[in-house]
Amino acid sequence: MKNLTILVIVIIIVFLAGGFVFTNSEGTTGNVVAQNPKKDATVLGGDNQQVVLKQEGFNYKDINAKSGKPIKIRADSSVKGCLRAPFFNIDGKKYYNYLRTSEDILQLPALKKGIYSFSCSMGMGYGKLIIE
Ligand SMILES: [Cu+2]
Repeated sequence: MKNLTILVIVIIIVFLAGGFVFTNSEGTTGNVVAQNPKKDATVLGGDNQQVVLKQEGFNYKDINAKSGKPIKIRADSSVKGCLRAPFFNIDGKKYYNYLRTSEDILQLPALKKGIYSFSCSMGMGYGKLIIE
């Protein structure tokens, strides 16, 4: 858990360095229109697929992707605050990034079929990555 503590400190620093400005500039939006999460997995050219992360309540909406191809995760403007820093622990390896804008990417490796749970880096909001 020491690594997680360091991560949390880093995230806090990142937030102080401008995360709040970004959050404020987004303003408060109304309800996000529900979308079929299966449509969020877009197969890009070659070996990549991309998934857009969305927030639902205090958690993430489930996201879907295909097995065997690396995954690029982005976050749209529905994702607020520390949920913009998703954290995956997959087979003992940690993957995280602060997705400050919708252009920032968290790169995951190709995964096997299964359900991978993840959280914000502070462990407050949760989501599931469903690999089919
Ligand atoms: Cu959090």
